[in-house]
Amino acid sequence: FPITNVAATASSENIGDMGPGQTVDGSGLNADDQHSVEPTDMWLSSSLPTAPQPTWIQFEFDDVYDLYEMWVWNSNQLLEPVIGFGAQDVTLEHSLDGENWTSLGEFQIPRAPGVPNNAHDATFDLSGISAGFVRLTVNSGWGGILDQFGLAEVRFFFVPVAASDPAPAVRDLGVPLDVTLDWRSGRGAVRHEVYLSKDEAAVVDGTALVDTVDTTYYQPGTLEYGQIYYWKVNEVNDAADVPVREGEVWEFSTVENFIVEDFENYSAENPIWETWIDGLGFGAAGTPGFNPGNGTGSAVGDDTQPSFTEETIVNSGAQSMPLFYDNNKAGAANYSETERTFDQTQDWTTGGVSQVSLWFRGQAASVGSFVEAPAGTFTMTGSGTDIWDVGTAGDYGDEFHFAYKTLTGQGSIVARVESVDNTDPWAKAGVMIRESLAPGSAHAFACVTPENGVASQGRIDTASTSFNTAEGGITAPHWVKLERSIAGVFTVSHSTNGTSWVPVSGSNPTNIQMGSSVYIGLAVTSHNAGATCQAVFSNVATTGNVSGQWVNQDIGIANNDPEQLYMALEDSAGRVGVVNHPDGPASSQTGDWTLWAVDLAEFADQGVNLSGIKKIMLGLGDRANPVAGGSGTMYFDDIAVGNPVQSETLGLNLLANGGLEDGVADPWSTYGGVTAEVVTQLVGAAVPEDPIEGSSCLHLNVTGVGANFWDVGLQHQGHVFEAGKKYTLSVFMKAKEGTLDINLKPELAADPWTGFGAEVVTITDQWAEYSITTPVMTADVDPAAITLHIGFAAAEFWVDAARWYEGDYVAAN
Ligand SMILES: [Ca+2]
Ligand SMILES: [Ca+2]
Ligand SMILES: [Ca+2]
Repeated sequence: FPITNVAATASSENIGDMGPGQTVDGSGLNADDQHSVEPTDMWLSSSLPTAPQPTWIQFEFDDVYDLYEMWVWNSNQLLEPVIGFGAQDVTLEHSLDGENWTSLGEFQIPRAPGVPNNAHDATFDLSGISAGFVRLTVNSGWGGILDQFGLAEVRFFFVPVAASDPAPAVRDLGVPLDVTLDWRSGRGAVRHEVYLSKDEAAVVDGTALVDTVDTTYYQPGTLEYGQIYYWKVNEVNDAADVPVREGEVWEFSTVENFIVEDFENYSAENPIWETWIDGLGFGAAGTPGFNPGNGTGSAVGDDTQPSFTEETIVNSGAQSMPLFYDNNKAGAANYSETERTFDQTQDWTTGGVSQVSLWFRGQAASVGSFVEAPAGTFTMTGSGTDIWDVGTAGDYGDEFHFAYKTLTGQGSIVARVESVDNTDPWAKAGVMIRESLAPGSAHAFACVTPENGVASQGRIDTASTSFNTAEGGITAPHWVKLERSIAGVFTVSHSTNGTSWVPVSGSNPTNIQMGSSVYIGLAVTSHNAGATCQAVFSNVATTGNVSGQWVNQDIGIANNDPEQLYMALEDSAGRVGVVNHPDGPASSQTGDWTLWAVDLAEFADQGVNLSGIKKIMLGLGDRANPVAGGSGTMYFDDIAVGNPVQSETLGLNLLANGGLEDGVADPWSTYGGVTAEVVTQLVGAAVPEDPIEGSSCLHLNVTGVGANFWDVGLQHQGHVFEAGKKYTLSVFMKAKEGTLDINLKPELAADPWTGFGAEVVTITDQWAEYSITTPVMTADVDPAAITLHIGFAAAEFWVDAARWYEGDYVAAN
């Protein structure tokens, strides 16, 4: 093992950049360790008569090493055979501290030939010597005329005596609690002092000694979830000059939690509702294994899916638990709960755990409304994908808000559509007669749109394709009329004034068979599931046998009524603790997967014995004081117990949208001749493929190569590099073809654009991760940017999974 970080000093040096440092910096050496003939690749002492004699050169290591060998390349200038600057007779000395020296004796170094590519001229055996310093005093040179001597290069080798090759690797993440710490022993070590602590200082200063072992592994046995640990191993060899070799401080973080339930193991053969008991239970009364259910308004599972679980809306893996709740269900308690009883009681006190966490997702609240004010004027809002063929062929339905009464037999409805918001050119507001309130119901519809005029539309058969005849050039306010004949024929007409009516141009009366009793009323769709469309109606009038008061509801739009989400734990003694989600009833209307972490202390405070957990319950409503409420569907995934956050500081990505998963480039920006576009497929790659991480990455097309490679760039701005910290940039890149140079440069984002560890990397047509680690910042760098100079060549490439984090490189997950 060569010693790096050697510092050299000498009694004197010649002018012309021929200092002692040239002997320890690899200068002049080629890949085969052969030295050049360049004078500036070598050390030469001063020729002045005043230069101190004897001439010496001294080497200082960054630590005390157990030395093995010393190689010497003698002075090797072209004139060496003539002049003879090379050292001939030398005295070698070594020292631990640079003050007390021990002589190794006198040696001779062969003369170098003065030709290019000269291999080392001498090898000295230094085994058995522990030293922090080595000094070489020149007693005579090969020239014999001048007291001016030189060397081309030296190299020291050492016997590794400190512990090395730690496992887990330095900065490893997610290390299991039962990990065995492992290392490679230093040479000659007879025992090993293991230091381990969450407190880095206690390891550094040596107060965290946990054991002294004669093996090269150690099993801590007492680690905690979600913690960063620091450790080192001091190697002990009582017979050595330096009996204790201090180890480097290493670090790793432990796995954050253990999974209680990920819902991946349920199937048609092992139905989820036989483990997660709901209000329906399972089996048949009177037969073995029958479970009558828990008497609440819940229904777990989805028997339309092969696994009887949810397979599309999942937080992780391939399955989650759907839970339908109905807190107004006849014959059931007015809350909805599912419960799992553990086969064996769970001890949730080991491993330093503090939280139980759960991923859940609900469905958004309805945005539909229907208000009459002033009398005779109705303002409606609605969302929905469309009143049209939403869904899959054979199972089409509509999504809209509907206000209706009941019509029996023939009749008609008229309205003046005063306005309809342009949430889409095909947003729709109008009058409808509908067989049922199911999304795929047969219906007839006369509507006004923002940009496509007035239309006669409908669906003749349940769940089948819709029909449309539109007449353009018409906008609200406008009148529409829909008539149903005794034979079930529907006719649409429209009017500018409510008195003279004409058919929608090109439309025909259409026979749509429905039962005698149907729904008749007003319909609004935003034609945009993310938008709310408002429409205003006046002069609403019906004929025929129309009965009932106005009722309004969403049709075909999945919404949740507000209900309180709760988690409950029961211990083996039957003590129950309940914790409500802090969002209150709105917790059921969270439309995105949401992590909910509950302090276990909240259950302990209610008397639950955390070391004997028997049952976990998830529910909606108030299980202590049930009151009639609403309905909806919730999804649950990944119940875990641990410490979810602590280890995130190790390798925590500081880059927003580093993986381009936002679907837009922002906050990435470019300058110079390049276009950047977020893509989900690597079109143009040798083989079309997906991004390396997630579902999107950034495609860059460099077209305007300038005079300098830094004239074109990709940047992530708005950073501050904090004093005392170093950072690492890791980024995956792939060229469309061949290779491409990229300069990674974390920098001051202002003149003079100081770089912190700039480095040109060469990317290939295969995804690979490239990284650069900055030096420790000596002062805050603000404003700072992570910049990629990409102006080396006109080419296309992709960027993904970029990370910027404190410290040294951490492998991507
Ligand atoms: Ca050299
Ligand atoms: Ca799952
Ligand atoms: Ca990505």
